[in-house]
Amino acid sequence: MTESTAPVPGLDAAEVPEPGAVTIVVPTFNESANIRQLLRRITESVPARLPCEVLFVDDSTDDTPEVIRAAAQDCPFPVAVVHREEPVGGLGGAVVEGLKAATSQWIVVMDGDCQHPPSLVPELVATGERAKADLVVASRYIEGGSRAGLAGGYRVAVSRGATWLTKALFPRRLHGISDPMSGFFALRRSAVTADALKPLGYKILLELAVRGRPRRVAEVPFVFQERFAGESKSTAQEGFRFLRHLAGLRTASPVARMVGFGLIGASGFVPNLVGLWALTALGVDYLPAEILANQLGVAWNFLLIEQLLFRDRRAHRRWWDRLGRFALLANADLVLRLPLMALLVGRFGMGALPATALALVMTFVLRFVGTEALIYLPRRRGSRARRAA
Ligand SMILES: Nc1nc2c(ncn2[C@@H]2O[C@H](COP(=O)(O)OP(=O)(O)O)[C@@H](O)[C@H]2O)c(=O)[nH]1
Ligand SMILES: [Mg+2]
Repeated sequence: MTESTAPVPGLDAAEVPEPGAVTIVVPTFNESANIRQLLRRITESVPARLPCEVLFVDDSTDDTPEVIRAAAQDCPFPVAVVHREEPVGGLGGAVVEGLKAATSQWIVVMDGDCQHPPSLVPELVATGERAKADLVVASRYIEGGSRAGLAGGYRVAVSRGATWLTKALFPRRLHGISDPMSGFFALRRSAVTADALKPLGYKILLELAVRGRPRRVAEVPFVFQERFAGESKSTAQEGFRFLRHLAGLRTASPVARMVGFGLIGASGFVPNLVGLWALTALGVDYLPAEILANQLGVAWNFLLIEQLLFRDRRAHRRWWDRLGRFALLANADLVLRLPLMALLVGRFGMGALPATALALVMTFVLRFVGTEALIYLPRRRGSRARRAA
């Protein structure tokens, strides 16, 4: 970490109580052409109203860190840069590093490409103080805000769709946050729960709002500017990461995971039926065709479950081990259901239809519990030794 410190002239800390009141965390990836402009704009609008320091968390492959160090010499506030050799968690991971390192009472996170106006930094913090909020979001979607700088109809539509989907998935947690996709926000340091966060890619505010559970949130409108220089680093791959991130957040509780498991299971009917149709069209008899097509559904379910539900719980078994166990459980489900139905009808005198439904539900729950316990629950170290003792 390098630091350049200089006395801060003419401080008027009327808006916040303490000196060194805000750390501005800026994640950067190859933004060398934007650094000087950004620091100039911060210099013009922040230190006179609010004592500040700037912390860049950098994953660049270009000379951004050197440019930051050089530009820092001319700044009337401390500027530091942490360069990460291993960019764990991408943009979100970088921001969490910044949150952990910051020491000020308030932290403001903003982009390094000048799309977020630094003149708003004091207002974000002042609003947080006034409203006694833990989190203050700069929003494009409340009156006075706009997404003017979002390039092109396609990106506007994607951003709108993502916001809508996210709000629909987390109606309670995101209550009072109109722009959960925003990358510009202020956070009270005492409310930072960096250890609870599992950032994945771009949407760090979403992570903070859902997993961090701030007690009170506020919003301030802002106009999303054009990029000053260079190009957006957001890619289609980032879009997939976002969907995985959403799935991970939404299925953090066992009940939600079971619902996800059920939805994925239901979606498996599609490849199953398509496979059946294709095989019978090729002249395969429908019984062997269904047995084969069913495996297609199993493979589909396995892929989705691995990607969306248990992504971070796969390391302790090899993929073929997991697939084998999954396929066994899925087929055992079929084998188990028939005798279970017979039992429910024969022994307990149930009608065929309710017996089928009940057997479906029972084997579903068994399969879910079995999948968690037999495939994705990490093996406890030393459990064998303890058993032997
Ligand atoms: N540290 C770090 N910063 C990143 C990464 N990806 C993007 N950024 C920075 O995050 C900010 C927002 O990225 P940008 O490409 O402008 O996204 P957009 O505004 O959604 O188009 C910029 O300051 C980028 O330099 C990353 O992997 N690591
Ligand atoms: Mg940008």
